[in-house]
Amino acid sequence: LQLDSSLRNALQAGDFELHYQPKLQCGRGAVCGFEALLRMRAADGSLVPPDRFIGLAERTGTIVSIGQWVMLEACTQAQRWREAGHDISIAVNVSARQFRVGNFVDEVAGVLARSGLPADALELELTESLLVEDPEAMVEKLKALKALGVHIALDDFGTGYSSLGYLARFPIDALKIDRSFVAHLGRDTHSTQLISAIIDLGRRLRMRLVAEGVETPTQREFLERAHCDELQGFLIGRPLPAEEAARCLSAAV
Ligand code: G
Ligand code: G
Ligand code: MN
Ligand code: NA
Repeated sequence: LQLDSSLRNALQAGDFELHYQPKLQCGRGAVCGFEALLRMRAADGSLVPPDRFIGLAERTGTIVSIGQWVMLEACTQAQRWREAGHDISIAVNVSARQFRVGNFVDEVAGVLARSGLPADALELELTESLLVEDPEAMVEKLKALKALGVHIALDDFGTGYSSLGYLARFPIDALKIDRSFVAHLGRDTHSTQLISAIIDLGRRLRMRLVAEGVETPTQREFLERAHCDELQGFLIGRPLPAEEAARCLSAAV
């Protein structure tokens, strides 16, 4: 994709859609929430993954409008599931550019009001690099979001700038352990020990630990034994359109 105008047109035409990937709560053995993942429906009906257009949307700023649509759509869907009796949360990826917009906190408050979703059922996924660029301003924004009652998760944790200082200073609720660590579990002692250390670190800072990219029963067993809180990955469920994703709400996982 080369043209920003095609992204704007796609947004207007309703060509974006969200897929939902379940997260398993370890202790309960049940799905406790979903991550909303953006896709674009191409003219030939195929699905375009986000890494093909998010970069462009970031550079041009269109990500701000797309991100607003994503947040409202995801929260509205999550609230439908909650009204059907499922006590689930929804995680939404927020790009750096979207987060830095002056009225981002008001946007979030507006989406909660319009969707009816309780604030504590929304988790915003941010990346480490976003936070370290302008830590003072970011701390203020995170505090304002925390005051609304939403949760903050650090996405792809362990792959960014490894300055640990900000972890304690920022009001972060959850760490999402990057799937590159999970992929090497059991095969390389380095990754295995790193995951154990990340879980220990998160626990001491009173954060929830979410492992990404869980693909095998062996990985699941290790992470459950290590007292990871939530698991996400193809073993638990693939990202699927809302109707199909909802099936795992009543099924055993
Ligand atoms: O779903 P998939 O694994 O293809 O996602 C690839 C990348 O795109 C991930 O890093 C994910 O965080 C990002 N991504 C997916 N959906 C969204 C979204 O709605 N907004 C932003 N900013 N990034 C997203
Ligand atoms: O960066 P972020 O965590 O938002 O990326 C989520 C992306 O990871 C989604 O695009 C999703 O398709 C992908 N993903 C989710 N589960 C797995 C998994 O078990 N294995 C692999 N390889 N990718 C996964
Ligand atoms: Mn994510
Ligand atoms: Na991630």
